[in-house]
Amino acid sequence: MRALVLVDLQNDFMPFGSLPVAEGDLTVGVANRLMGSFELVVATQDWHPRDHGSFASNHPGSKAGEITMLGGVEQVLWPDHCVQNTPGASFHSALDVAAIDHVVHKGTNREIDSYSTFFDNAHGAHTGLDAFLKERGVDEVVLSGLATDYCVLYSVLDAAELGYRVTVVRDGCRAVELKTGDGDRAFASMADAGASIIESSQLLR
Ligand code: VGL
Ligand code: ZN
Repeated sequence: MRALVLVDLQNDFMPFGSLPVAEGDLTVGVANRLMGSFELVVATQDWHPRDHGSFASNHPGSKAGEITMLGGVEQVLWPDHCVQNTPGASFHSALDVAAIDHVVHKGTNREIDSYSTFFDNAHGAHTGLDAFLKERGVDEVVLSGLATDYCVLYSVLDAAELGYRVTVVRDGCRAVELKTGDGDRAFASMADAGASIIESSQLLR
């Protein structure tokens, strides 16, 4: 049994959002087309409290892009984004939300970030997604969404480590690229971890 996992297709990661991902909006149509090919569709939402420790605004004197420590691990400081129950945290208005079976929230603990949709960045707490998928007999996950070099990357690495067969839809993803090439390096790391990197056309055939 396989499941589609749509990662963080939220307004704040779109080109008009507070943590903009170039061409992020182009992934929404890919997601809508993919959903029809899956029996089980999970969507994730980055879902931060306003006082979240990944926000530069909560570290007086610091700026977005700087690195600090949070929850015992290195943390990039970001602009405020995906604050719970704000428009920025909502799914892009063009996303076919009626086709989503289950939503996973992550990044809810102010003391630690959670790029992965399975565990927080210190691998301390589960989000519950692994149990949800295993209860439904899922052994293969297909991931698509934002951002290639953060939440998609870490979700894929954890999925592989948890024993899932993992496929990533390249044209359904876009990268933040704090450093040029981060997106390509992320795809290389995912492939090294055993993930198959494909184009959506290969699934939709
Ligand atoms: C993400 C940075 C901060 C992501 C989330 O969804 O890739 N990136 N929070
Ligand atoms: Zn975040």
